[in-house]
Amino acid sequence: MTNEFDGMVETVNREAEKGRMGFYERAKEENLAPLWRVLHGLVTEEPKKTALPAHFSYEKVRPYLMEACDLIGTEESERRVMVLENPGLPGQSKITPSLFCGLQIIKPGEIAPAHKHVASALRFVVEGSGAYSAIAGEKTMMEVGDFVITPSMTWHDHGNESDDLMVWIDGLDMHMVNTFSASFRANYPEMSHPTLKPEGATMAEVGINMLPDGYSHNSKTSPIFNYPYARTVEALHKLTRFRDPDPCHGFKMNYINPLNGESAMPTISTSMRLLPKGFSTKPFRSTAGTVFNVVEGEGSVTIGELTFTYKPKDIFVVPSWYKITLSATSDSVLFAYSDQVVQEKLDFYRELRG
Ligand code: 1HN
Repeated sequence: MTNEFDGMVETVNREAEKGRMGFYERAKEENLAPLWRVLHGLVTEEPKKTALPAHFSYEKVRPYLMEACDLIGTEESERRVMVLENPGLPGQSKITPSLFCGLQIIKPGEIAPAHKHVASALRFVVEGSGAYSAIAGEKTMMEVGDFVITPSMTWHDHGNESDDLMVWIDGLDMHMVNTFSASFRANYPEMSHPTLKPEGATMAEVGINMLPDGYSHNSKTSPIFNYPYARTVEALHKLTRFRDPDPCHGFKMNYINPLNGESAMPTISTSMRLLPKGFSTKPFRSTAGTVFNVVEGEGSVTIGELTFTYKPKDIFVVPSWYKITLSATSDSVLFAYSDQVVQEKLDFYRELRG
């Protein structure tokens, strides 16, 4: 609900305001405005709930991806992506105020042409097998559940050399970049960037807890650009044998940059969690708007007042300061990405348990 006094400081006399309108109008001519009419809308007592909780059933979304395949190619569209819009933020290509979420589909034989941009991207594979993403001239083959990173301003193209469609989630930080008007983009002159390194080169360099002598890396993003699902899920299951689950998160692991132990991406926190069958989480809320993707399992999630049942491949979003509880009816593995890492760096982040 909005009215003409929204954001106005409570002590301001509403009647007396009428006599000040002439002043406000003259000030406006000089691009001046009274803070006391907007202060409490700018600096709120609690996070503004602009984004809404939402659940995207993959069963309902998939036919639209298929239809998009018939309607447009990857050369014409550059990227064949259907944007997941937060219902509270329509027309803004936002899943939360700071994050983008889309579903990209690529058919056998297609190439999504090479380009680069300041915005960092993550891919989280939802369906298919054997398409590649090439990052700075090194290909990585992608499987369901793999978490793949495109660092800022790095050439990247994708191709599908398999016989199957492939679908992945694109998570990007361009709304953060655009808040600072810091966006640049360039297209590569060819469809694909030339191959500069053999597949697996980076994993050999940095993926086995060793580094080549004299190794250096001049980026804030992890050098590892594919965190394969098989290893992640194996580790999570092993944890259940000797660790206790976190009451709010279950068994949760964060993807990190092996060079410094920090978040794998400087602007997007990423994690995978396992909720064993029958496990229900204690209520939790934080200022980090979070996007979840279900890799395995079924259950339900309550976000604020809304409860959704989830199935594999479904996506749901938990906006800032909404209470979440999860209840797993079968062993559930959930990928999540959020703006937590940025908020922590800026001292914005808050969380409440229980
Ligand atoms: C982008 O570059 C990709 O490279 C996917 O696959 C989604 C959404 C907005 C802006 C750039 C990609 C994107 C994107």
